[in-house]
Amino acid sequence: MPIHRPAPQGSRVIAHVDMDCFYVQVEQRKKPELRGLPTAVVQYNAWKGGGLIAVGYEARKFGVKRSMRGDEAKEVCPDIQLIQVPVARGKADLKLYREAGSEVVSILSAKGRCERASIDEVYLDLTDAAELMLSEAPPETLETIEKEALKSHILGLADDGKGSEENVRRWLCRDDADHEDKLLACAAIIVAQLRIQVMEETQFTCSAGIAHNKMLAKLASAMHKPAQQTVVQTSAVKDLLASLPVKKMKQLGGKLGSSLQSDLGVKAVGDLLQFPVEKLQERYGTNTGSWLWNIARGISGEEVESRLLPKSHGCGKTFPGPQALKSISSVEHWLNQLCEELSERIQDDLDQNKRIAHTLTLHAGAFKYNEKGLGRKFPSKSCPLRYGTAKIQEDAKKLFDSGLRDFVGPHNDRWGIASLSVTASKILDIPSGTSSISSFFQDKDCHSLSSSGCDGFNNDHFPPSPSVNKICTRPVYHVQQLRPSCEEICDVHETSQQNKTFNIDVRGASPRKRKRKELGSILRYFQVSDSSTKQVVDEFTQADAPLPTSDSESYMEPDPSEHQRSNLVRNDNNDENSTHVNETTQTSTAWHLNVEDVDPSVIDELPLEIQREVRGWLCLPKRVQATKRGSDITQYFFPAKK
Ligand code: DCP
Repeated sequence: MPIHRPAPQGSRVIAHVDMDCFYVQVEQRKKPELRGLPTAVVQYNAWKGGGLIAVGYEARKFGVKRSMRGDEAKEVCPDIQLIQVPVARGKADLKLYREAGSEVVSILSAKGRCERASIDEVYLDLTDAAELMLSEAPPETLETIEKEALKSHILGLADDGKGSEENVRRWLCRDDADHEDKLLACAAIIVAQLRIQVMEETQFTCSAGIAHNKMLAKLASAMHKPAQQTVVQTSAVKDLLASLPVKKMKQLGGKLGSSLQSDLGVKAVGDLLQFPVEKLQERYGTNTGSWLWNIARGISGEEVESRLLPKSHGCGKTFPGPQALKSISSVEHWLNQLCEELSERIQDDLDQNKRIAHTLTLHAGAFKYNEKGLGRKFPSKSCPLRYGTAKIQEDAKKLFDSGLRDFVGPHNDRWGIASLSVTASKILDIPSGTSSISSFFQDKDCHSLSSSGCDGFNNDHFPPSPSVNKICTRPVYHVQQLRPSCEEICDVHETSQQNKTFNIDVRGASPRKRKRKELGSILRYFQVSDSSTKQVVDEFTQADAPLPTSDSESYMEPDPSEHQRSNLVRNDNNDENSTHVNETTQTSTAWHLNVEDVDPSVIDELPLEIQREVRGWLCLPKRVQATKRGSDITQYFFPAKK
């Protein structure tokens, strides 16, 4: 669902940088003799020469398309060079391409806030860099402007008959332009320089869109490819959207776009201009209605997130045509391969970036033999992620079984699987200040926890982690901290649910006062009791067993800044200490609070499960929904629906 965000106050300037025929370029860098030749990269697959996943621009001139298979490509372009994606575990191994993408990201991120949007695309917020250039060296003062910048396509710029480069130079250097256009001009020069740098350092070409928001920048980057850049001036937005087919707009490719076409007769994004916001809100809800009204005008408040690492890790494989999987054992075989790769990747992420993935999701494309046309989809299933290949494999199989039961239904129809993928998401940073990742892992702990089934899952503990000394369990943190993060609130919930431990001790002799001042959110109401220990430790173990299938997980995304404030102290202790942690915690974890201090509305803000638990602690009655739900954003959040 699109999320409506109000337009930002000041002008912003955003670039979307997209690599050209990326996998082909990576292969051509590896084998320079391929440069200039029609080339495509094919997915490992014997069927009809494999599926094309990247097509070089020379091959596109012959009509080769990504939807083709290798054999078809050879028919239209007999000289085409078909390069197979590297293979590991019987499936595509994309490591080479991911690493090549990271090279580019590290260059681009030097210039501004950088969001890695996919393996080969990046958003950059260049507002600060452009403002700086405008104040220190505006375009009209530059002795030379790179040719790459002069080759920019400026949407809405009329040809003045002087040759487009001269025309662009004049546009870039106008001193009568408004501030917004001046920022765009500066960003165009900065992006051209960055693209040259990327070329020099990586040998890759890329294309870019430059605009006042992400949505327009993304649209623009695809308009002139390869190795070109396009600028969207505000005055050109209306024309751009007037003819843009709705389905081409991000977020409108699916059901929402189809509904706009069939229910409102909207063909181009600009057609939405005729509808008042009330009408759109009435039809699609407040949030989506507002979003639609805004995108029709080229308005989008979506921020460039600061993220250089991927948001999730996914491993998938397709089984086209006759290769469809038809037995549980063949599905298990491939799930094992996929999970093995996924496990390696999240482990690398943990080792290199100190990030932990929290959710495992299984997607499958399936069909039934006796069913013509579109039947029920194979439902995607999720559960909390447990580290270690064997555990991930075990959980993925359970997710598959659960999905298959729903998919097949009571008649036990014959089925086939045309694609499978496993994804690790909700990847969160471990707070800094640790000396070794492996020190987070505790050995014996993995045998000490009870199991309880939930939707077919055993609430097992974390598994052996192959690359961390074959030891098991999720991290046990010793935390020095002044302010518990949101995640910890959730840990309170998770740990108590599973009879595990949580303890916060606060530094200093006067925890009562300190807590009042420093703790945010609901925890400010809780007083920590352990005055006997003036140690500077918080100890908690994270619950780690799978809960039910879980698009509705109960934990919240922590604020990364909270992590910064936490200072993890390495727990070098072995299982002996691990036991100690638990014991200590059990005796010292006593919350002292003045119930009258608790504002019930604060509790209303918490997820349902946590509310229940907190109410239990406080012996508070369930609150009657007192506030009338209005049309503001809060109505989308709990507790709107039970
Ligand atoms: N890719 C893939 N499977 C797909 C689509 C893409 O494996 N169905 C891979 C290969 C591409 C890379 O992702 O090289 C980037 O995809 P893009 O959609 O950005 O396409 P290209 O970079 O190949 O070409 P373009 O220059 O049109 O962006």
